[in-house]
Amino acid sequence: MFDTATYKRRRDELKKLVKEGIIILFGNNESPANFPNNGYFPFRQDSSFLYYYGLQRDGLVGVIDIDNDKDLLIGNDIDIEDIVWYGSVDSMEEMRQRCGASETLPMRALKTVCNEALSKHRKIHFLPPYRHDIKIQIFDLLGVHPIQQKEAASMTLIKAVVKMRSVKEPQEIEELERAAVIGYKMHTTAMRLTKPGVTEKFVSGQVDGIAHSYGAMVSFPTIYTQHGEILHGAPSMKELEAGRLVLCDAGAETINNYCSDNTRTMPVDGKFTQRQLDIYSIVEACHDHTLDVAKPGVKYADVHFNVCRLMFDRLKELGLTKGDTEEAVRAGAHALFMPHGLGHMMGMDVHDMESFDQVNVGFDEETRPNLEQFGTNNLRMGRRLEEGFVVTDEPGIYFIPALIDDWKAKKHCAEFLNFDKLEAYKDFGGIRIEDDVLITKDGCRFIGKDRIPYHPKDVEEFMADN
Ligand SMILES: [Mn+2]
Repeated sequence: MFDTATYKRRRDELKKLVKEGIIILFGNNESPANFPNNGYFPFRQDSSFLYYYGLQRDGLVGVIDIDNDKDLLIGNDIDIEDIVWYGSVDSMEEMRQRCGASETLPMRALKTVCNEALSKHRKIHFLPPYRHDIKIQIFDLLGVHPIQQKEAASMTLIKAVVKMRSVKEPQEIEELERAAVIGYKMHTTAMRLTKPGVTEKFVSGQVDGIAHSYGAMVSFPTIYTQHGEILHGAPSMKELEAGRLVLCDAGAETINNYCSDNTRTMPVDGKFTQRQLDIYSIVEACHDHTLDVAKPGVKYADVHFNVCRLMFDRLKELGLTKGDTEEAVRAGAHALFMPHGLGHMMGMDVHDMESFDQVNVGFDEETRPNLEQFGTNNLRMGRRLEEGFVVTDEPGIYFIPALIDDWKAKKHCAEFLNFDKLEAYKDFGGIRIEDDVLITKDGCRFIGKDRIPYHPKDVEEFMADN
């Protein structure tokens, strides 16, 4: 938790941006795994609640009554039964002091607060809920059915929160740096353990353990798979095989829930083949390109398409693509290889603020998403970069057999793709290299004290020495 002044300042700023009405920010409740007291561990607070209140306890709601200048923290003190099992926790009064709210009320009072506001037809702002218990709570409090809550959520509030959470404060960047240190340990652990004969599950389990040991937890379910072409491939019980590549996409959350998100792709036996290097070096060049061009004022969509053109050109040298690069990228031919965007915002959520819809986070009035074209419709971040933004840089090349077959059968983008040559790559898998980038005053820099090895020589050396 940061100091009290941080949270008071943030809530004051939010009030100014939203201007009128009453804002309700729901904290998360425990999520039962198999019975009420056996929750998924550890407890994960809602990121926006955390941003404005910093409190990690379940069962809290923040109410900012802009019109009446009230700043309420709502929740119940725990009883003696809970203290016996879980130990003493801060009282509501102690938590109020730490977040700087002006008053506390018990949870049952929230209904009264809402009823009063509803009876006066005041605007009640809430964020789109993503957990079912909160949806039921909103239904109960405001009478909005869960299927209508996404539309009923306040666009004014979403825009205000996005505006604030997008630009990272120095103390937040320090947290992200801490997350990167844990991420480094996770990825170098994966590199050390990767060898023929161990299972994907074993390595990913060790990687997850690092996140739990040094921080709060993983920032998303770890991807560690020899099927790198499956974008979100889960680790399996399969043993690693010499000659194949394995892709590791993993990150940590600090105790204060700031994330890291990196991807490395390595040869199972510690040595890349020439065919693997041919593709790897393209992804490497695309990855490094971002660092050269990303800076305030540049549209991330433009960086994305630069990368697509670079990738398409280099694949042409290998005989896998053909034709005019500009036309090919306009037609979306590159998406056969990279069906996703170059990156996304990152902060307390790994895909930062994804619950508000990426169109509200990664785009704006000037930069609109293209929801029609395959691949381009997956862009999570397109708008102009600003100082203090944190985005991921994660180009990848994947050979997805089903997609190759599908496009070949439909002759989709056939004038730009050499389907016959692609047949030989159906057993290749996929490669992604990902790092986290902070946009600075006049450029950008990677987050993280040490670079996780990614140049092929460095990867091979690290795997040989460790
Ligand atoms: Mn990512």
